[in-house]
Amino acid sequence: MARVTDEDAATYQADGVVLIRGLFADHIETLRAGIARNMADPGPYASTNDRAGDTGLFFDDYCNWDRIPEFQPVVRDPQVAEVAATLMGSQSVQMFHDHVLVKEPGTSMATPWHQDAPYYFVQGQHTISFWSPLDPVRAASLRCVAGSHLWPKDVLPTRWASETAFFEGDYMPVPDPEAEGMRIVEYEMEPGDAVAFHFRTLHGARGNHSDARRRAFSLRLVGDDARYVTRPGPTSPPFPGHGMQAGQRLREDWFPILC
Ligand SMILES: O=C(O)CCC(=O)C(=O)O
Repeated sequence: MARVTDEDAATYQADGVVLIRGLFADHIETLRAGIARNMADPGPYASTNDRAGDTGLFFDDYCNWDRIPEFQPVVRDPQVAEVAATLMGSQSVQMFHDHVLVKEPGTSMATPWHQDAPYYFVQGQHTISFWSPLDPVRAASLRCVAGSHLWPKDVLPTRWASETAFFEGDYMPVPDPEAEGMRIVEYEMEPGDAVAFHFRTLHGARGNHSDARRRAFSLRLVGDDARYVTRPGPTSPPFPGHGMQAGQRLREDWFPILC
């Protein structure tokens, strides 16, 4: 079991990102099988890059954990929930959604810089995503801007393929972290390692220019202070028919409490 230290929690609070080696190490083969099942049987939100000139295949899909049996042991792993609680500083941990992101060898499309929070209908300090590769990753690893979870304004959410605005509103423009000299945190990772990052942490990833697959599984969780908020339009994920009102905790029959 991956141990989480007080130093990890302090780093998470200060930087909005920390690496937890081996967090999903017990689930590597199961997750690989789940991703294969997911790619063979994509859900309604699955997408692939289809821009003119793109090479390779960038497959992403989310909200499949209740129909892909291989994802369930990870969602229900009490040790993962315990690490999430410690890093967030929350008593409770609640499931939000799963996300699969596969970049096949030679995939040119980068994942643009973005925060997840502005796409979501949930807001709070107690939020966390675990991004875990199922293949060794070097250049195609997740890249996070340290401290961006504390920025006073949200970054404009955009559509990944066209990079056009997802919502109109009072957002800061998408920065160029390299050009602007921001501290970018990225790790060489082995299968089962996990980057923990806050929903407001600015992050992105390069294309996969290697000759190896880059399969990744991500788990999105919330804690005590997370509440439903409205956005200028349908969120991503949309969860149609959820029926929640601003200020409510996420409904537990759709978003189970994990600890
Ligand atoms: O895997 C990637 O390329 C990007 C991952 C990401 O943006 C996310 O997990 O929110």
